[in-house]
Amino acid sequence: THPTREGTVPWPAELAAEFRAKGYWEDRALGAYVHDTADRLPEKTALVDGAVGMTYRELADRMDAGAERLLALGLRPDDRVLVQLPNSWQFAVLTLACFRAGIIPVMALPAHRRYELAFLADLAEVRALVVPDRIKEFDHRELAAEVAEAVPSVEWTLVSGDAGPAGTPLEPLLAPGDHPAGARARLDAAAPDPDSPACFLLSGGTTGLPKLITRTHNDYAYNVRVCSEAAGLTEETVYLGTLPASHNFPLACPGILGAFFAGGTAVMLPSPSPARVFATVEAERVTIAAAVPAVAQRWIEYQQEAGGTQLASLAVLQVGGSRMPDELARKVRPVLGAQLQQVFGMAEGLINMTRVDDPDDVVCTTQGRPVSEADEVRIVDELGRDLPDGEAGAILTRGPYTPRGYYRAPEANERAFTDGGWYASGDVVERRPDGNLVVQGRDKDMINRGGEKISAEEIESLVYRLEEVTMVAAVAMPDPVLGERLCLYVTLRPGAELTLERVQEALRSYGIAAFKLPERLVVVEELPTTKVGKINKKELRADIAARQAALA
Ligand code: J2J
Repeated sequence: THPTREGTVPWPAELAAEFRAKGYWEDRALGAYVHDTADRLPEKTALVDGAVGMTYRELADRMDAGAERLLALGLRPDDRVLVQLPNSWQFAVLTLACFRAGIIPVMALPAHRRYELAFLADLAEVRALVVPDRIKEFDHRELAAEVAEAVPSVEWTLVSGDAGPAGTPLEPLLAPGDHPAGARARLDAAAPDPDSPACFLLSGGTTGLPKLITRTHNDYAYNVRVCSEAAGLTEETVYLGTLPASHNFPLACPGILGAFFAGGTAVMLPSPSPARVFATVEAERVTIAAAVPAVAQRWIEYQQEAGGTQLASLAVLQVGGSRMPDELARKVRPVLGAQLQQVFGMAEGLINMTRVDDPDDVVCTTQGRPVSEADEVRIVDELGRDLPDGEAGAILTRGPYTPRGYYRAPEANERAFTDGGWYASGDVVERRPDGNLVVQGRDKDMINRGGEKISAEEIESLVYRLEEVTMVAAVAMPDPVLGERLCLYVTLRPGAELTLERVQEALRSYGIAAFKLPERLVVVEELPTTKVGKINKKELRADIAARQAALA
């Protein structure tokens, strides 16, 4: 049996057959789609990263050569590798090389630190880490060394840039090959089973520890194809994603993979700062960009201040990851000159989008509708009964690109996947009579900090390690820029004192990503509880909102 199958939950066989019969699943591995494009448009620019550019012929050649070199190094099909690279040509080529070889990348974020990386590396039993030498002042080689030390399955650390004494240089592995046709034939003959995992995405997470989402070649290829169609990708597309490309949104919705499938160009940029983005849009003639609302807001402010025509080529701006305020949505076209496309998606599958030809009312006040005719969506009350349109309730979904369970997580699966394989994302959603969804809130214990997700439980469990603390609750506080930030409510031992700085320092020393650090601390005598004795987070969220409003 397949070594990664034991931890994954397959779709029922009848459904898989139906998805094939209907053409949703094409039974091809992801790398094959890149070869299709390279056969069709060999000299077209596939990828741009600063001064580096690559045609489709070069991209396909490097993908194949990379796949063979990873295998020659000692990695085997179905092995997992932890990938922590910034947006760069190396990220794109390595990811494709893994797909081609059947090696499974675990999509970590550049912001992750020892705590997250060691957990993920251990859970997926990765055999290699792939990191940059450094990002700004931070040395990822040292971080990787700590992870490798802690996780026995790790045998190699591949490093982009200066590999140092312990690392294996990444770039030589991704160089063009000598005999592209031979490599292609060998890799075609050993292509991965399309029902096997292509990559592991990270869940936004509501439980204590992150979860891994297995995306198969079949389901992910379909995801890319339907998202590309809904976003109108063509050979003319020049795509710029501004979140780290290991996120589902800029990777595959339609993302850089969408650009590669369609024969467009993917522009890799490691930072969403307005100055760099605007200059890049102008230089590369970017036609579609993707951002979270907080970043879109910065672009709008920058454009209002600086003015200018740098965005002339930008036809579509995709915004998703957290709720875009309607007022902000209304500014996109007048200020940036691009059509807004709202995206309400999840790494677990279901993607909703407004369409570029929708009326303004839909584009500016809803988060769109499913991208596939085969997506099933239910809005239900607490007892699981379907609600009529116009009433907000919990969203349940299933379909040909929404997997049926997390990797090696039977308990989380009990909670998140209900009878019949419906995934409960924890979002509270209303469906309008026209079919568009409006995200009203959520009933999961998560903080959405400008699109980066923070699990309340994960932070709370770490704060409990502090001896001063007797009780803790992590809650979302409203923020005009990021939508939400993390606030901690704590009760302390008699006589103890605690500052925000001390909590941040402790959490940092445990090795967590900086975006998960609390940004406000409220010390209270007692935490409010519900009738059943749980901490009343609703009351705490209202309390912090009132405190913030009083400050403003
Ligand atoms: C409100 N909440 C939203 C939106 C996501 C495309 C776009 C986003 C993601 C993503 C993604 C939201 N309004 N427009 O993977 O491909 C919140 C919901 C959802 C959770 C999923 C993609 N768009 N959200 O954000 O896996 O709470 O995926 O359940 O990171 O983000 O988070 P994630």
